[in-house]
Amino acid sequence: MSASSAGRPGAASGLDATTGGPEGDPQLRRAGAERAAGLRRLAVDTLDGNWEHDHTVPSRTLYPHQWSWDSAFIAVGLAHVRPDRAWRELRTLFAAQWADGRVPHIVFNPALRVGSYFPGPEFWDSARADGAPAGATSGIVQPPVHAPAAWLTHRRAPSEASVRALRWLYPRLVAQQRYLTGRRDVGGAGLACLVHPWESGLDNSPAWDAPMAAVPADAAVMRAYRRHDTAHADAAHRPTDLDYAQYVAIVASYREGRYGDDGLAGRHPFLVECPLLNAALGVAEHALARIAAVVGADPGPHRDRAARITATLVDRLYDPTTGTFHPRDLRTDRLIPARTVLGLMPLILPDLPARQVRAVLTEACSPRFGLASRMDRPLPTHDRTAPDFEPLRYWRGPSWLNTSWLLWRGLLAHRRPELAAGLRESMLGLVARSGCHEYFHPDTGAGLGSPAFSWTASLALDALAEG
Ligand code: 2M8
Repeated sequence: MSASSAGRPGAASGLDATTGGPEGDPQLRRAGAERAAGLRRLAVDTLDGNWEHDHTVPSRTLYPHQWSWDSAFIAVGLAHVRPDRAWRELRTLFAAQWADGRVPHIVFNPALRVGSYFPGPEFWDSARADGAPAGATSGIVQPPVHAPAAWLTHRRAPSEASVRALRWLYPRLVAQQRYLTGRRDVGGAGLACLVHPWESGLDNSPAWDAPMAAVPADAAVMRAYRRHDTAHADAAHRPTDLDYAQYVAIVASYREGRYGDDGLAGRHPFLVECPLLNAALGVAEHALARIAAVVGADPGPHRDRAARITATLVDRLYDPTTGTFHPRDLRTDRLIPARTVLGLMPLILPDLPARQVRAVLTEACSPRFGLASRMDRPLPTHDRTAPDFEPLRYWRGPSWLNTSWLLWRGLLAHRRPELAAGLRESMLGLVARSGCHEYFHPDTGAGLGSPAFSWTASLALDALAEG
């Protein structure tokens, strides 16, 4: 699809729909242009500062290695300013892909000292697993947003180099999908499941409280380890020691089976089908159909798989009584009742049926999430009316740019320009006010977590470009 056809109704493949164009009176436009130039400088400086030889670190202090879905979001922003780096970013990540197709959620930088991140390579011990790459990685995954990122990167600056990059990536992206829809289809219905909350990317979301309640762990376990995050961020803004004890216990269980996926159903303590993971899986098939057409492969099977994933997602994760999507705990075969931002994420699917589109928009525009054409507060990651909403604690309330960006792209795909403009303005307002922070206070917009965070910078660049 060409960039120009992306704006026509029905032409969007998911995350690639565009807005109409600039409008308004000249003075406002000038002020807007000045703000945009300042934001752009800040974002580019942040990304340059976090560039590390062949990849971008999410944050120099908190996350000094390469993370999987961060790299996808980062590529989307780099495509606007440093396309060669965008491709390098994705190539470095996929060079660490396992033989079974899994793309590890962390690729460790061997040059860093032991203890620069917990849990580090010695804890994951990937070398003992079959099919792991030569370099150290984690053994779990994150949402597969890489195919749409690759497509957006190509579409932003199509060139011979970008087509070459797509040719190299295509079989690897297909293998990533095959892993998730094959080995990870523990529920047997055609969706992928998470084996760890870290795989969701929304580590301590209230969505995981119910399944985590069944994971035995004692916070005292953490005395045996040294958390790295709380040396760099306020402990009240991070997961608790008990959360970490459980994270460690789940990794230990998976690691014991050398990260094999056979028989997970019977033995693994955390198995959840997540609306974001699976919506990303579907959007990835839409993007792969586009990429296939460019590299001379058959788009048909990707379109078929995309349709199947959307249908199954609606069938298994949509609850008509709440009017939103929920994760399914495979150990109880029940939907998890918490209403988090994860429930809105299926809007990124261009073929989401009209009924679910309406329901998700109703949920997003409700006081729970406050989406509006003029937003008075940023989009939170959890229902702000819920008793367990925590405005400071990581994924339990604060506003994050990646979930906002995904919803914004979904609004564009479903032709809701006013709501998309309101959300875009809110996202850019956060960065203009507080800088490229990792996350933001959902009432005041104050910056939280790492102050120079890569995906905040790169997704702001992408939002800026669609103004
Ligand atoms: C956070 O997760 C890591 C573990 O993977 C951590 O807390 O140490 C999450 O925000 C995750 O979504 C993100 O990819 C990662 C790096 O930015 O940090």
